[in-house]
Amino acid sequence: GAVIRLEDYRPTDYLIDRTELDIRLDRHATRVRATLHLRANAAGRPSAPLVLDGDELRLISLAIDGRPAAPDAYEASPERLVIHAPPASPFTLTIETEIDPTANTKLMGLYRSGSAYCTQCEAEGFRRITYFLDRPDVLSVFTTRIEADRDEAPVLLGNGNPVKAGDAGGGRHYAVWHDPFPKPCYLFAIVGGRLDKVADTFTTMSGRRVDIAVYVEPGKAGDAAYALDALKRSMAWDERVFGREYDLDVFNVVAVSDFNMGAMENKGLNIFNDKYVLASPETATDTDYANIEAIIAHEYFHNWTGNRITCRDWFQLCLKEGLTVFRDQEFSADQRSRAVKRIADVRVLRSQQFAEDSGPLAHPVRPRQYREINNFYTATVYEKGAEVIRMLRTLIGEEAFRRGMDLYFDRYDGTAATIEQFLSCFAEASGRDLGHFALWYEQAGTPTVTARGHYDPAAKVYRLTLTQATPPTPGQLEKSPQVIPISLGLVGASGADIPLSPPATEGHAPGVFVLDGPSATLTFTDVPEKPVPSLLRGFSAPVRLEIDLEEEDLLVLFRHDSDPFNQWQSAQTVATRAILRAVAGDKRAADHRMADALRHFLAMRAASDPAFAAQVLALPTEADIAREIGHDVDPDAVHHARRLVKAEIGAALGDELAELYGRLTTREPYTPDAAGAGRRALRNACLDLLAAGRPAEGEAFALHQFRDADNMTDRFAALSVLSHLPGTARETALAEFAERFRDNALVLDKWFSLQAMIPETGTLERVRGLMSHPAFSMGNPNRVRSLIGSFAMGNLTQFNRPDGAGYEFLADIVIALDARNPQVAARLLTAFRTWKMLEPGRRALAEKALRRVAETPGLSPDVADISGRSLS
Ligand code: B3K
Ligand code: ZN
Repeated sequence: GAVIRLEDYRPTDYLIDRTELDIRLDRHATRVRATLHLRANAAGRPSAPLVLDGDELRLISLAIDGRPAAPDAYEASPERLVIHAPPASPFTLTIETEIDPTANTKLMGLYRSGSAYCTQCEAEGFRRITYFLDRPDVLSVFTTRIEADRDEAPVLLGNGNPVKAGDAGGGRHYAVWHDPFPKPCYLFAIVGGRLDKVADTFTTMSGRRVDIAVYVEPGKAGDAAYALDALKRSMAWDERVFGREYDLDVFNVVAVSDFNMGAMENKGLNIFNDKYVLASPETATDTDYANIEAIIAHEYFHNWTGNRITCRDWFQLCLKEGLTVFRDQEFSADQRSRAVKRIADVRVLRSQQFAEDSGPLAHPVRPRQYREINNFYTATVYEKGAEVIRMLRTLIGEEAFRRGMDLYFDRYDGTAATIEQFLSCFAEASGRDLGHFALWYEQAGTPTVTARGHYDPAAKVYRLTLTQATPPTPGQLEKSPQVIPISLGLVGASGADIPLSPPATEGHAPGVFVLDGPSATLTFTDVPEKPVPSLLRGFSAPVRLEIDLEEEDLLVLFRHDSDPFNQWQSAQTVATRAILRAVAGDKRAADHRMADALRHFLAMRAASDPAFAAQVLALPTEADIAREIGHDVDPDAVHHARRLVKAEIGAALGDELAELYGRLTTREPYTPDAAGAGRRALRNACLDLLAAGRPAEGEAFALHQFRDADNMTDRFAALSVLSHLPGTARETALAEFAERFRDNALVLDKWFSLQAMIPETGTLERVRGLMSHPAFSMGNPNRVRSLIGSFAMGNLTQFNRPDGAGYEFLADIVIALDARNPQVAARLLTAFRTWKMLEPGRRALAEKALRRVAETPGLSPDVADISGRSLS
């Protein structure tokens, strides 16, 4: 594909004020009649030809202003419909196309999932339904008539409000939906099928009654209750926290089993991957419940941030995505534990975004160019995009932030906006110049902040020198200093915070200091004793922090820091150092101080804050350690080092872990709330560590828990522990699990994934074998991600086998899958995003496999783009 550039943006020559669709569903020959009400755009070129986008379309008929178009008046191909000389404005086009939803394996446009029809239009899928100006700055009011066989599709859903329904003769029926809010076509959706539902009502802050429902495959309505409840909580939260009220009479969520990503925020008709809707205690883990809650909220929140205000062009994707991720993170923090949510979010940010940002696929939060927009729904746009909003709030304060949001909603409602317009609202609300801050949207790469402290006991002065540097990234070799908010405290020997003088960088909240140049020295006076600096509290900026703290200092922070994030971070840093020592060959890397500190911590905090304690017990991942090493990484060395340290800690704390494990064992019935989830998380973290330190005991506990559990969280955690212990117990448990859940594809996904992540040489063969399992299918994205994705992204040693077989396997899969579903294939291929930091042997083999992909003839733009950039 050609390169699309931000600087080339220009408005369209035509606008489509209204769109009337008549869609007659048929498995192989769906007919779509679109009537577009067009007029010339004052901002465009006068009397230009009208060029509509298409993708694999077949034109049946075309009328201009109601009269059949003369053959020389237009040119139609599967990719384009050009009207050479459109009539004087306004005018209508009536376009009839025919599409085959069954043949649509890309899962973009109209396709079949199970026995239902559904659509996915973001980013450029609407052009697979009819010819259109398929770009986000063309806002149109849609009226959609859907017709289908009544038996095949008794449920017919569209955007907006239901207007009319009735019999269409010949066993067919129809429904008409009207969406009064102008929207870009990427938010268009329909669903038709035999579906069950759970329904409720929500009364908005102004007293309007909204009918809300979650639709699922027949027989699964019982598993949709949690999603419906999460939806109600989301609706209430957005009113309370952002003053945002829902705007239609109905809000529908539909769960389908074949979906390229998590979910989609179509206006009034969110379509979900069923993995993020369906849950019961027996089949879903606490993590699944938390994900459902977060994604239901995310898609709902898009109604304002994304739908009412959309993006001018796809370069502005973070305008809706970063902001909406920020909003869903805040929602989850309010529903659960704020500290634990922050830790979990930072784990994701580091493992996904930092990884992306340090390799060949690095790009700015707002990219300036792309070849395939679907490849830019990335951790950088989403997660770093959310961090940028969070920094903005830290810098201007909560009140100005809320005023800025209100201004944004007021001023840009009903428009397709830009990042500049968004930022201008906050500049106005806060009275600050955000020009330098805006660099966060432009500059890729993760800044490193280095801190050096010096205490002068005679003067009672503490000086902290902060410097920043951002490494080069593709296309950006020179970097400028960013505006970095650093929340900090100085911790005294007693563990209490020493009052700060000055309390903050002028004009900022207490404890917030701003580094906006290459370096700065903060001078604190009246510091009575040598402090331990606690920097980047709450992870106040998406940077790497380097600070020369001694182990003892870190342990002071671990015990006493008033900021829970930094307590956790200190424990992580101590563990990271231990693992790095082990990588360097130190046979007893985890020294007793760490075990003592953990023992003390568990005694103090396990009972009062189990969810937090579970986070502390979870060691940094192999990928975390690999990133810390940064170059010439040997994944086997990392694996063995981490395993060694984990075993040492597990052995040193064995008695405490076993005791705590027993104490946390309850017979209370399962509920998916945060408190229960916290206790289970800690108990399972204990089991995991215990199994590392005392494998025989761990295996016995795990096998018992596996068979005894009354919920998926505990059953799967036990199976996960067993999966790391080679032997008959593991194989028996895996077989029992498969038998028990043989009819539940989503649960079998967990089973695929777990096996794909076993860090043993036999795993590649196991994965190949599982591809022939009756429950596996290359056509279903969830299956592919569970088995192949987990192997490539979640199994550092086996994907990076020293013989290159893991790379060749992934290359084969990507090439095969590309013909069927390019989006999923391209996403799998990003498993190579950190290949350049491997040791030379593996690096060469990874490059060879990537080249083989890149040189395959007939690649999709999606895979061609990822393979090309990965090699650059
Ligand atoms: N906006 C969609 C993502 C669409 C991805 C297109 N390749 C889901 C979300 O972010 O809410
Ligand atoms: Zn989103």
